[in-house]
Amino acid sequence: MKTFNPDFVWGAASSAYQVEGATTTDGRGPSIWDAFSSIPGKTYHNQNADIACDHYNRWQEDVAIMKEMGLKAYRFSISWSRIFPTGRGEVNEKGVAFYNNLIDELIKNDITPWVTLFHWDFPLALQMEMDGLLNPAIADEFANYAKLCFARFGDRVTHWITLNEPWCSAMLGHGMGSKAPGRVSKDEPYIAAHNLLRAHGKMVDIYRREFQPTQKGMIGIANNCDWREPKTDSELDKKAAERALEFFVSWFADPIYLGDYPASMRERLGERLPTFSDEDIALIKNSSDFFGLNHYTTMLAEQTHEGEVVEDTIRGNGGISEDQMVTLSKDPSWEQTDMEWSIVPWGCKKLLLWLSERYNYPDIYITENGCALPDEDDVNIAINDSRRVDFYRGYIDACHQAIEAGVKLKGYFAWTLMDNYEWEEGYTKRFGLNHVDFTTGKRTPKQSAIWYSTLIKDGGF
Ligand code: PNW
Repeated sequence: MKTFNPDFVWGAASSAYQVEGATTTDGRGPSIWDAFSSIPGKTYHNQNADIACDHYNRWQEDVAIMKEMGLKAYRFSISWSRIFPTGRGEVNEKGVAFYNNLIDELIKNDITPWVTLFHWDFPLALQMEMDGLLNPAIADEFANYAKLCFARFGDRVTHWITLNEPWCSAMLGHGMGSKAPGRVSKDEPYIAAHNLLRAHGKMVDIYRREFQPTQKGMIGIANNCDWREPKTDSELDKKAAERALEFFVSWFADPIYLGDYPASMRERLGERLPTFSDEDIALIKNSSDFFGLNHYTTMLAEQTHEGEVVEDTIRGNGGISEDQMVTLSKDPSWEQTDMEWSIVPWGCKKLLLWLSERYNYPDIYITENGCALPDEDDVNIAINDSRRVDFYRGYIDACHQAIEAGVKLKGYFAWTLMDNYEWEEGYTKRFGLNHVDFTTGKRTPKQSAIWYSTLIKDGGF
């Protein structure tokens, strides 16, 4: 049997917009996702998350499901516009009450809440007033919102994640426009990312100065990164793969761990990449108590050939290709999920080792990993998800190997607790350990939920 440390954190993750529904209930203000999903053509069949999993009303039932599964931790996010309907100003106490109830119920059931402050559902009012992430002053609005959350929830919440996947907000929200706010630009991703890092720095600074000394919690960020394997043994391709990783995760992690953007980005982007003031970097450097990693897949990377035109695609998830001079591809022998993401567990191990070496062996938590599978609208098909069990076994085995090789991996969160609103894909991509019937709201455990609970109970597999 492959065993894990008894205090290894086994959890499942979700996010507010994807599960809560009740988008106009109890004073919640609109977010950019409400606006984006209301534009015909932006999401699959114009689907929105007005109801989603109706978790806002079914939270007790959902915590009972987590308890039944034996989860040690639950990662969820707070909807900023439930707390501040216009992003700032007066607090909406009903929104605060919802999260207070959820947090209390989790703790009562011995499930540790891991709270993400921002999982993409930015308040629409601030988007309209201030241009959202493009405005440097937005960092202070993040800090103001975070401060309220620390003050109201921090007596019980001791695990905080400032931002979920700033790469996605920057590249998919401001580059390709496939996610809210749907901006399409070659330059804005770098500006949005810069302001997100500055916002992260300010949120952590407030926590560390005003709350951490008494609340004794930890705070970090969750970055997403997939593995990039050199397509050939050539030096050019090895460098291309390295560069691709730098443009993906080091973009965010280098400022935090090393104090500036990667040299490869500065070299290729010049002044298109903003620079940090001394004040900014003083807050950003060393601003994470742990390394949160969302990991989904692996792609092959090669140096883009002279004259070759590489199309930026959402599924290719490579960023702005010409900026990197990297061409991504897949090995046709790799099995794929319903997202067309290849299943390559050894890529996860390689990435964990690469991050550990580059950032001097920080504590790492995998804050998301999982897969969508086809045909799962039908609950009878969904509950026999042996392919998802194989996926988890493969990736968790890779984690185990990484730990044996010296990686300080301390926890793992499956994405996701239950099928939910998969952003622009609507309800068509099902990642859940539990099936959700979106007509009735009924939850049904899949085989993977049962397998995962057994793993947690046994401390290994
Ligand atoms: C993450 N990419 O999204 C998010 O944190 C979740 O909200 C989401 O449901 C989950 O993964 C599955 O998609 C990602 O293109 C979206 O590399 C896109 C990418 C990665 C993660």
